[in-house]
Amino acid sequence: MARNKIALIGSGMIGGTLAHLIGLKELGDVVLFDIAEGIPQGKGLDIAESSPVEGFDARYVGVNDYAGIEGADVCIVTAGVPRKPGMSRDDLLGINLKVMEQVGAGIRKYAPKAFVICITNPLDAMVWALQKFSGLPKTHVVGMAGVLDSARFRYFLADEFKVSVEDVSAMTLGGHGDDMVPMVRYSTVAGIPLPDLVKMGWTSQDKLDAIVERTRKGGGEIVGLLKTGSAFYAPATSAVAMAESYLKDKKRVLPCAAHLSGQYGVKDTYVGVPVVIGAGGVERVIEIDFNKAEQKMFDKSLAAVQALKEACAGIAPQL
Ligand code: TXD
Repeated sequence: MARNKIALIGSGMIGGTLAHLIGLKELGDVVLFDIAEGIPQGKGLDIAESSPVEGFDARYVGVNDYAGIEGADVCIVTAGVPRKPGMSRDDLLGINLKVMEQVGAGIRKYAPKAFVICITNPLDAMVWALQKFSGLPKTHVVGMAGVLDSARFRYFLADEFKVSVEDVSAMTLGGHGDDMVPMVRYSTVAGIPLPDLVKMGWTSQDKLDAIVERTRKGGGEIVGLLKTGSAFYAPATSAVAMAESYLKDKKRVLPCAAHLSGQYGVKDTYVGVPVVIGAGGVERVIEIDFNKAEQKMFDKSLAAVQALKEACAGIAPQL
């Protein structure tokens, strides 16, 4: 059986980390694409040279031409400009929308059968635009944010409770912005919901509220520390989990920015909800019940996403 072909559109900090992880996990051969000449070639060669030591087999090619992604099974898109300190995700809108137009055209031409994972910010608006620009099925274009935001939430909870990260499951829904919705009621330690853990005295409501707030601002916390860019290790790992679920038909239940066509009462919008990812792409959107407070938070987050989407349509009327 031929190896899977995984195209990384954008070979910056996340792109390079993705390329390394994909090799370590032997998920397939990797094509790194970028407009910067030498970067995809250099990163590809460097990682390929690590493969004899690690003992993985994968072919790495770096390209500056979309023809190189031809026939890719999976495309992971990070092309664009990352946030700098003081810059909001929304500031990136205009620049990255133009990038999505080019990327969409490249994927449409050379990899129309691919499963496409968009990471570029502002995420929910960019993945919506990328689906339209590429014309690929909505089941095959999805955004990565929820897995990362939930991983941050899980890490902070495990740290607070002094338990393994493996036993903490958490879900963060809504848009990938400071209004995201960490779902306290649906997050657990070995099946015990967080509100019960507060009652059991594992933590206080105040501490839990602070963790929720830290999760919401998790991206900004890293930007503030790095100063020269945004997070890349955890975002890359999160996207690889989604790609792996597709390639191995694992049918994992993951929070992703998925296209809604009436679910949650929302139409033609991408926003973070739990979905099943398998060989059919986004095979199912799971509609969970919100209580009043959760619905209010989700609606607020959704309104922020809709505003970005409208701003995109203002800049690119063809959307
Ligand atoms: O949860 C999430 N979705 C995110 C999103 C978490 C963290 C970071 N997130 C966003 O990912 C971030 O705001 C950026 O929009 C992307 C990529 O972040 P990364 O840290 O990898 O950015 P880099 O290192 O600047 O890499 C971007 C690359 C860089 O090499 C550019 O030369 C290239 O994109 N680039 C392009 N490639 C192809 N085509 C075009 N037009 C292009 N323009 C820039």
